[in-house]
Amino acid sequence: MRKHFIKALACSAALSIGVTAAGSVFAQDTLEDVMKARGLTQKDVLAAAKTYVPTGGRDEFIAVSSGGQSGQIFLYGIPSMRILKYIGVFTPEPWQGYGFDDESKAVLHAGNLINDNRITFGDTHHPAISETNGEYDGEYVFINDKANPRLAVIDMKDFETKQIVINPIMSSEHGGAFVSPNTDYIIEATQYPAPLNRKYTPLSKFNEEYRGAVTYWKFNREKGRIDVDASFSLELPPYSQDLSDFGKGPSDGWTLTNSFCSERYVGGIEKGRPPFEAGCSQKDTDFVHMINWKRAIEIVKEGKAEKINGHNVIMMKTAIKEGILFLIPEPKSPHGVDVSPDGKFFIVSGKLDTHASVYSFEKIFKLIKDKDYAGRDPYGIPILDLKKSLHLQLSVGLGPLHTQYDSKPCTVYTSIYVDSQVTKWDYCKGKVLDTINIHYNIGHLMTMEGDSVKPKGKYLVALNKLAIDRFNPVGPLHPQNHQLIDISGDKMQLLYDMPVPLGEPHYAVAIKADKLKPKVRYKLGWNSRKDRKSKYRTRPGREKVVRKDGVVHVYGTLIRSHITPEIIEVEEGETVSIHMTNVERAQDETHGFAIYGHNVNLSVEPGKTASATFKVKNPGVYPYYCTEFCSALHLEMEGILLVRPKGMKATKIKFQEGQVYTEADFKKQVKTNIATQGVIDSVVKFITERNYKDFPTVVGLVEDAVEQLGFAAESKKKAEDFAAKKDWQNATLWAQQWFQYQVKTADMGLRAKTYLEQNGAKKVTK
Ligand code: K7E
Ligand code: CUA
Repeated sequence: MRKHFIKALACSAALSIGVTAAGSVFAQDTLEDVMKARGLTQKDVLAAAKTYVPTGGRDEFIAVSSGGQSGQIFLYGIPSMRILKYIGVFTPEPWQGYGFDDESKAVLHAGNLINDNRITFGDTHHPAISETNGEYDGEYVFINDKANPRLAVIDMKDFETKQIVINPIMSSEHGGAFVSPNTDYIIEATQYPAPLNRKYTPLSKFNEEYRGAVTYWKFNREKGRIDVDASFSLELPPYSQDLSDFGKGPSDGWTLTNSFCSERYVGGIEKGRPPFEAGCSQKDTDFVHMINWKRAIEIVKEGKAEKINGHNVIMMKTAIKEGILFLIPEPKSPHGVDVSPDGKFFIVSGKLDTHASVYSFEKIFKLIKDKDYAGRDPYGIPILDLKKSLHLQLSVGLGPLHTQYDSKPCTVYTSIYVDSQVTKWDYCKGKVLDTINIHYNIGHLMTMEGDSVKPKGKYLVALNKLAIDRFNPVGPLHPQNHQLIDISGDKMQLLYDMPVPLGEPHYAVAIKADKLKPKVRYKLGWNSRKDRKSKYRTRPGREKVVRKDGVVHVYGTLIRSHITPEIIEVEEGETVSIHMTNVERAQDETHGFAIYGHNVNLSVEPGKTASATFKVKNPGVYPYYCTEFCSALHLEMEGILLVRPKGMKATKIKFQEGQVYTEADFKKQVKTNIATQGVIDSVVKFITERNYKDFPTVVGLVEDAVEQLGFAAESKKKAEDFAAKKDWQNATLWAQQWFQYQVKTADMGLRAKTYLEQNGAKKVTK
């Protein structure tokens, strides 16, 4: 192992001298050969060239997608469609320790006790990225759960879930999460009506006591958390509310929420009544609800809201009296309501119609101002006239659903469910520009920053509900299919199919990658779920075990390649609380911490402190170890939890030495270390002779390397002290430890060197 390593170092040092363009051995094949061998057409190769991101390269956009029933979200790059990360939101995620460490359990448990049941799934639908002045700012992501009305906050600094809030009045939802132009509020709208007080109510009272609602969650940007007490809702009729959107620019201050089944049909197929799908499609139109939310805030402040389940709700009668709630007819069973980037129009599609309808805010505001109503619904809400509200309608295909905006003016893309296609059209003039077939049955679609005030164009992703025959078969449950489409030209071009293997990813949003500024590491001893220093943070050398209030607190540290403490001894029946701080400064040096038989599994990223509290019920021997392959001696990153039977005395530990070392062993190790130091010195020379300070990544690596070299020096001193006492056993073991730190130093040094070589660092002459 060691010899190998030294050789690698030496080779790498030699390679750096001169040999740079070594591509030729791989270039036996010509492009034509590869195309022929793999049966690729010119078109395929062009598509490949448009999506391929060279090894080590970066994507231009990052998509944040719902993970459907997995209760997660996931991130992927565009145009490569490479999946970057799954993030636990409403469900535990073991890799990230989410739902396993005490800190994240607190987040998950605050948002999963519903109806006295711990909910362990989520039906995530619509992610939203926080906005500043209507533009994506890359700070937070919000996502809703349709099945168990909830909303989650994910911080884009570390892509961890920070908060889950349970909706206080809804029993089903869909129209969330959508943000106001400055993210001061996040909207969540019901789907299926139910009594807002959640009491049993017979269906005979459906019209009178079942209700829909919209909740306006107040977001506190400084704290990065939703302020539950400052949030409120508005009572709506028992129409099945669907999607929502916020107005912007001239329509700022208003929200839209559409609906289906304004027939208020209650089903009952088992009693011989026509089913929901028939009863809910009787009328030619349903309603979009238009709400003045800025005025609604004032109404709550004026004390005109009622408390339901301890939550402020503006009742319909108040909303009507105050003139903040209107209905506008929309074609049969609509789905999707999307405000234009300039905030002057919104587009609604009718699932059972071929039309997309473009509404004009200007016309609507005039109707409201003139109190020009076409009538009132059974609850007294004013209804505006459809024709008088419309800018235009256009037949775009059968079963239009959602619309996304292009960077080009007046250009939009609408998903067409029944026809399985995307229609590109001009919503100013009402003209179809292009169509493309997708595979199969598209739901949502996404353009780059396509629901912000400044869409970026370039790509469109079709989020398809079915994959059918597009991938290698893997059983009756197929993956979902995200299809990448090039929209930079006049004609749309299909580029790539990406299978999605974790749930129905209803909606996704994509942000320009360079807007994201994620952390590399946490401040030392950080509770990442609370965004503050952990009271359990521990520095190297300060590890300890404290028994307090009946709990055995273990303050430990993790660093390559050891866990401190290595032995934890407790008594049967005790409660143990293990707090691990990763004291690494190095990038990507995450350590895991798992114990046999106690469901303990931590992910401790550099700087983080994570805790696991559990009761040891049975006496026994429970090995623990690091679960991330963090270094050459990762397997040795281990320890033992000893659980003594009650009443048994602790015995002093007498260690079995594996090998007895001599003076010769010590000298041999020292010789190796000196040779290794030579290699380190040559790498250091290479780096310091270059303009490495111009490369922040390299500066970080150098800092980490210097730190490791400091540890090496400490071990060297210990080795020499033992050698002076002729204790060759301890002297050799510490010399080996000294070597371990050298290896880590060299590892980072080489990474820095490679980075400089690949990024055109220049030689500096002093
Ligand atoms: Cu499936 Cu937005 Cu929930 Cu439309 S939703 S398709
Ligand atoms: Cu730390 Cu493996």
